[in-house]
Formats: sequence, structure tokens, C-alpha cells
Amino acid sequence: QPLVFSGMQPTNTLHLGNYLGALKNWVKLQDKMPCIYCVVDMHAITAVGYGKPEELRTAVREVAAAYIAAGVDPSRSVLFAQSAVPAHAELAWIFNCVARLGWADRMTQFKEKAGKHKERASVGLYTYPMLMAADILVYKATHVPVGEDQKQHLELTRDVAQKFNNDFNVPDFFPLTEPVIMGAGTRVMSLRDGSKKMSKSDDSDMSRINLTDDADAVAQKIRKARTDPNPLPEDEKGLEGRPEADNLINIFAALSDTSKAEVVARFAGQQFSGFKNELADLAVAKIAPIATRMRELLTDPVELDRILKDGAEKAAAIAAPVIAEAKKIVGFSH
Ligand code: AQP
Repeated sequence: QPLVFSGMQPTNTLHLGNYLGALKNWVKLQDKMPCIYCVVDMHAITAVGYGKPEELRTAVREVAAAYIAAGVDPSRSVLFAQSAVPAHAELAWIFNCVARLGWADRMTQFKEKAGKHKERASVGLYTYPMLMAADILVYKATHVPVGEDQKQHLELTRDVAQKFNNDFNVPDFFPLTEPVIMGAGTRVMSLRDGSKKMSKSDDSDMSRINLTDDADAVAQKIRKARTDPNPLPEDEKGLEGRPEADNLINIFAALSDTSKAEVVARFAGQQFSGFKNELADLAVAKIAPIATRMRELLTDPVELDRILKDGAEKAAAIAAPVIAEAKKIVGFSH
């Protein structure tokens, strides 16, 4: 049965990349299939979320509020915090034993996040993809809407499912999950450097548009966004070798639900100043209502906690038969 699963880490405020790459599509998918959306707090403690319990607790509510403010409807979709459903951790352990070291060694996100001093990274950061595979497969989810940066982790999820099914001779027990990477915003780049993805953990706040930024901040960040000295190109081919221009056009296309070609045609040969003003207006129009709604939701943390608890109960009920069966298959039956 088709089922959607996805999640985000409560490590910082969500940004435009998270919204265009994932969240916007989550909202759309609710009309097509049952959806489970998770705030992945266990992933958060693999790196920057570690050692800050109060911040983590607050960030979980903020991310849940962002999901709802963007259009995730908790009466239709299951919305919960990962750590509230222990089946994720149980299956992750089994998957740590299914996956091979060589697979984990290939993960580019680990290399990027661990940086130069890989021996100082947590073991959790290294095994992160196996926990992610468990997040998805503990619900036997078939579709995972994410940004392009998660493609490699989803390939590993398929490899884990396939190896488990083969090793234990249980064909089709775990489905081979499909990544859903759609729209123009699948890879939004930093506003300061067109070769880096927009990221929560970038030191420069000017590199990203946060979902909580007010109109002035959004306009200022877009006005100051790096560009090259040339005017906008006459056609899409003219974007080659111009990553910053390409990124801004892409953001415009994603926010307005059009294609890059249409945006290029509309602003062909114009200066960036006018284009940036229009882009700022568009971004404010799309983002400001989300920020306002988020603030409203955060005035009632008790209600947010109630939604998360209710979601955790539903999620646990869906996961229960899958984890029970998986444990039996492995030989844990006492
Ligand atoms: N720049 C981006 N463009 C498009 N999609 C993006 N996503 C993240 N950055 C971009 C998508 O948002 C979801 C969030 O996943 P996450 O919370 O696990 O964060 P992440 O992938 O590690 O990226 P972040 O949000 O920038 O955090 P840091 O700075 O910690 O790396 C995923 O679906 C992701 O594809």
C-alpha cells in the first residue's frame, strides 16, 4: 500500500530550502496518499543537537509548528516526534547489522558533516543512515519526499531493505522505497555561495531565508544575495557557469510554481535589482503567512504537545506489527 514518510531534524529554524525541497511537497502529497511526518529528534543528537536538552525540546515544538503552519494537517497526517516511538531505535539496531561498513563509508553527508576531524564525530552521525532507513521501513513507507541531498541515503534504504529481504528469505517484506524529489526547489543553494546548499548549520544567517524571518529580513537577504555583475540571461543556457543567478531564478520558479524557463523569459536581459525586488515580494508573500501561523501555534505549547502525543500513538500502532514481525524474522522471539 502506498504510504508517505518524511522527517526533518529539530536542529535550528527551518529555512527556504527545507520548505521548497521537502515541506511544500509534503503538503501536496496529503491529497494523494496517507502520510506520516516526523520530527527526527534522535537524528538531531548525532551532531549539533547534542548536549542541549532544553533547546532540543523547544526545537521539536518549533519544527512541529512549522509543519502545521506550512499546511501539514494533523487530522489527516500522522505528526509526531521520533523518540516517542521506540520501534525506530529497535529496527535501526537490526539495520546496523544488515548494512555493511563499506556502504556507510560511501555516505557523502557524513563526510561533509564530520569535516576534517572525522575521529571526533559521534558514532551516531556515522550510523545516521541506518536510523533513517528504520524511520522509513518501520512503517513500510513506499514514498519519501525529500530534497536532492537525501538521494544517497534513500539508495542505502533500498539496499538495506533488499539485503534484509534476501538474507532472511522474506521476499517483499520491506518495500523498495521511492524517493519523491519534485519541483524546482529540490536543491536550493546558499545566498552567499552558489556552490553550497542552503543549510541550517551554515554560520552565516545571510546565507539562508528562515521560515521565521520577517519581511524586512527576507528583503534584505535577497537584496544582498550574491550575484555576478552581468544582467539576467536571455535564455536558460545563459545560466551555465552562473550558479548564483541560477539559484535565484530557481527559487523564483519554485515559489511561483512555474518553470525556470518561464522565469528566464520573463526577466530576460534585465538587471538583478528589479528582479530581486520582485523575488523579495514573492518570498515574503509565501513565507510571512507561515511565520505568522507558526508564532500563533507556539503560543499554545500544550496543544502542540497533545498533537505530537496523539501522533506518536498512531505511529506506534502502525509500526507495532512491522517491528514485531521483523524481530521474529531475525530470531528474537523470546
Ligand atoms: N538546500 C536545500 N534545498 C532543498 N532541500 C533541502 N533540504 C535541506 N536543505 C535543502 C531538505 O530538507 C529536509 C530536511 O532534512 P534535515 O532536517 O535532515 O536537514 P539536512 O538535510 O541535514 O539539511 P539542513 O536542513 O540544511 O540541515 P543541516 O545544516 O544540518 O545540514 C530534507 O528532505 C532535505 O533534503
